[in-house]
Amino acid sequence: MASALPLTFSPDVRRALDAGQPVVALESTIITHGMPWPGNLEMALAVEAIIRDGGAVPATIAVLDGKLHIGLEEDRLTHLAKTSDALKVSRADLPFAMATGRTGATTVAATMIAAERAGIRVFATGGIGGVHRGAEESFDISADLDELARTKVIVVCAGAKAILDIPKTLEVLESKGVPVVTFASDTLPAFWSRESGISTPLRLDDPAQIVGFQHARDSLGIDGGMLVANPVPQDHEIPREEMERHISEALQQAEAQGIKGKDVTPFLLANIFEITGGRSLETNIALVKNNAVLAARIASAFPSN
Ligand code: PSU
Ligand code: MN
Repeated sequence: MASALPLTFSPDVRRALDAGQPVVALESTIITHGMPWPGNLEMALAVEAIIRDGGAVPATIAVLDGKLHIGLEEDRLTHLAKTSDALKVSRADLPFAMATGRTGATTVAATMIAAERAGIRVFATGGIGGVHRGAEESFDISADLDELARTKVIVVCAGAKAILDIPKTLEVLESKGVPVVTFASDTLPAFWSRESGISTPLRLDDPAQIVGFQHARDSLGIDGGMLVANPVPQDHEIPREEMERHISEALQQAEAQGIKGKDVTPFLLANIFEITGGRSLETNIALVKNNAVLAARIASAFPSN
């Protein structure tokens, strides 16, 4: 099936998929646009190792010189982490990067498309894109939300990034029929913080239940993805009241500098990194690792095919 598609598999991902072994997809925008070198490479390698320890094979997804890679060997991953001019590609620009021979890092939306086409059911990331604060003026709503509505992949995240408008993001997901499941918590996490103050629509406490829920969706022919929100571990969280102050400051700077469109998320993340003296990055890395652990457990809970 996959051979007719324009996908370049790493040998270990190809082998795992052929053998029906668990595979977890990973995005690459977080590497090129979400974290600075060399911490970005350390994070990417550590996350891959965690997935292997969890009994699954990691498949980091990116476009390198026009080729859509499913799984990056270490030299390719290192090259990408050092690339300072990679495109940030979502649904609209993934095929553009391929057609023009460019190097592009995939967002949640583009990674979901590639993962689904490759036959990968589970994907671990940090935070999804969503409805930005002030979206009633800017209309800035991430393509990640539409992708969750149409593409069948389970996305494990630590909630919507707290720089977003979380209640509005939830409303859009609800309208689109995307299930939002919080893992082992009654309240939605807010990325750097365990609590958003918002009750979760759905809660499950066991990876097997998440797979069971997906099977029930499949049995009704319901398309689209599922969002699993996994709170950051307690010893790494930055409390919500403190984060709110940092986020307001970063938002003011974005406004003052006229940052727009796809630059908004990377700008805010870099700014919050500065404001918190690097603490936000430590938390970001901890939560991605935590999501990798859970994603490997979910992928392993699927019956092998
Ligand atoms: N989470 C992070 N760092 C990131 C992102 C998420 O901790 O860099 C990226 C993801 O790739 C997500 C994207 O899909 O930001 C959303 O961007 P936008 O709001 O422009 O759709
Ligand atoms: Mn946007």
